[in-house]
Amino acid sequence: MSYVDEVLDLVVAKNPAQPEFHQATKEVLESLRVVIEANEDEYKKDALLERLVTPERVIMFRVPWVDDKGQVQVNNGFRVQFNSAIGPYKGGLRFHPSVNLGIIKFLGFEQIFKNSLTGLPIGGGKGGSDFDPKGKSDREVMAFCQSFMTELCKHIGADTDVPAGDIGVGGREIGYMYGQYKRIRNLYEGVLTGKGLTYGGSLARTEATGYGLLYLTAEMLKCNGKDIAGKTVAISGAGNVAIYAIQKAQQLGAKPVTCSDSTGWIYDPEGIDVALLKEVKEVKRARLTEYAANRPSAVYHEGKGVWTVACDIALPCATQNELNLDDAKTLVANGCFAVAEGANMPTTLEATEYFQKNGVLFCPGKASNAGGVATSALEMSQNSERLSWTFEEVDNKLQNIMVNIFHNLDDAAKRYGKEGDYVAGANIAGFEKVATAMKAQGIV
Ligand code: NDP
Ligand code: 2IT
Repeated sequence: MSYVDEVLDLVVAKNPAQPEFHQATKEVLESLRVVIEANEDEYKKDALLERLVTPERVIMFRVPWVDDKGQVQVNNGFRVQFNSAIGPYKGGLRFHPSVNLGIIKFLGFEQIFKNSLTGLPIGGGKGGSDFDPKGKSDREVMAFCQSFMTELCKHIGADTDVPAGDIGVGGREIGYMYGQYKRIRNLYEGVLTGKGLTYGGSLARTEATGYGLLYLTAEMLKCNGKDIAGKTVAISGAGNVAIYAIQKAQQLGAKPVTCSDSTGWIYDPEGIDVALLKEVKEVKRARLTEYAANRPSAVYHEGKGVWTVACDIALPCATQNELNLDDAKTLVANGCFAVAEGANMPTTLEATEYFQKNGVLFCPGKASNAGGVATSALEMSQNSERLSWTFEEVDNKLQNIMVNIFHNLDDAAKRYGKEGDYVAGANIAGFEKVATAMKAQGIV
């Protein structure tokens, strides 16, 4: 049995009931086969892959808080500090009822390679809770965030581990958590990113993941002789990533015609009205039915269905495994020729394979959504030098980073005879830097 297969078996045996973590490790290690097999004995002697798939530290804790009725509620809190070979742990916090250890481990594992691809000095980590901010009052969200940070603050710091947002964690939650960190640790430091602009946040961080996704998609198309202008785009999600992906797609001359949330989806053949979507989602925190009620050209459907719309480009921006094999078949049959992931692992392994076999340009999330964490690293730099850069400065750096990421993964794929396989290219390019740093630092 090859070393890669041994480690894949080990991951399943040692991490039972964590299917998303198994999926993420399988995708990465399958891509790395060509790299590992060229030097198998050395990697195996150093147990490099076993170390790579084992988090450096896992923190799990109780989060008790009191709701508006005086009832005590209890949630689970997690922080997985996965790999610090190339920098302090960096990665978001997710608050969603589906959160469990396996989900946080898959996200933390992906983050190692994503952060490496940015070219910036950040290691991989992720955290979160099964707390559901939906339907909670601001006071309840604050009570939860304060309790969550009361424990988390013992384990993080500007040079140790720097969390940020993810699903269910935006500016409001980061603000409450930052306030509690500062109060307990008595440190005014860049311990979180995605902060408000009045207390150390970076311009363009809010927009960064969606904008970065479009910068990379445009470069991928350009390098394949295509232009994003004039293309019809299907987008899922209606949160931070989706909203700014829609906005940048429009700025680049494309036409996004869909968005979705966990209850339904919108088809708007005239193009999504971003101002209205922001009002519904960012201000009112309402459902997409509100969007349809205020937009005559839009049709609202209950349930899932974004991928049934004919499009040139598909950008899944909601959550993991939201695009399966049937969806991939429908997209290809309807003429979709490019997919770039805004979410983390939104495409199942079978769907990814189907796209690749059918000549669809496919960019994995660890490359195409890296603009968010890259701009978080730029926020860390600004906090360290106690200065803030203009929107244009940050946006220009983001654009360069996304273009470089695409070329690095394209080159890595070519070096290993896998031209056009951007999944392999991203995993190999991300891995190379981390593996070199791990080897240099000895057996730790
Ligand atoms: P938000 O919470 O802002 O938005 C998430 C969106 O996806 C909402 O529209 C939500 O609908 C929908 N959604 C979430 N979970 C589900 C589900 N289980 N089923 C159906 N719809 C769902 O999160 P973000 O936009 O920040 O994150 C979206 C994705 O992008 C995630 O995979 C995240 O990990 C990834 N990502 C985020 C980055 C960031 O900077 N924020 C950076 C890189 C990746 P509803 O409101 O109804 O729950
Ligand atoms: O998945 C991700 O890259 C994020 N949620 C952003 C992480 C960050 O530290 O900005």
